[in-house]
Amino acid sequence: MRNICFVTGNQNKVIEVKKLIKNFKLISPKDLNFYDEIPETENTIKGNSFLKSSFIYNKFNIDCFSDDSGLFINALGGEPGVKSARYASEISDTEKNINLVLRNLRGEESRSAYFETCICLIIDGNISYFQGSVKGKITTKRVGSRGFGYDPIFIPKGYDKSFAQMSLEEKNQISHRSIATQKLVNFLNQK
Ligand code: ITT
Repeated sequence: MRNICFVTGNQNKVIEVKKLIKNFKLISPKDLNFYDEIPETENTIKGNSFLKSSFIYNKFNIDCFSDDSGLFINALGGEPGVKSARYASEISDTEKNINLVLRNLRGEESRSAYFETCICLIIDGNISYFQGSVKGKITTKRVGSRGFGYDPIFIPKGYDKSFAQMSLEEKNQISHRSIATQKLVNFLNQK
């Protein structure tokens, strides 16, 4: 089976993506003895996904892909968006990020939002992007204990439970990441 590096330090992303990619062996930056954080300085998720993949491709000359994702809240002008990991503080802190979102939306009736993922794949030196998004709304308090990140405050459209109340399989049927990953898988299957 061909190796491909998933350029992420987020184990939760690995767990979700591993369920969907069957024909490639996923390796991690740690398997390459790479433990640094890659700076995410672009102002779009597409730009940041490119930064992560190109960094590893240029350093190790290995086929790889990365996932940059964000939660975009309409009443907050799209925030936290590309800053989702570091919304409340320079060091990524999920508790603080969720508290800040809930505080900023206090008393707000319009709570529509969407998650978006952009995957940047570099294989044989060629770059491709795969996107996925899911619409929904922000709760007024945390619900559920599964998943990660903003999952406890996001209810996808057409459902009455949050991502954090869903099993991995349920989230993987509808999530931004699974939609983008499925497009990646279809592309890789032609390789
Ligand atoms: P890598 O860059 O190392 O992949 P990261 O956690 O920093 O990991 P991002 O830069 O894509 O990932 O930051 C996105 C943040 O948005 C992430 O830290 C989560 O808090 C949140 N997020 C992303 N996907 C999510 C999901 O499926 N459910 C809930 N929150 C999510």
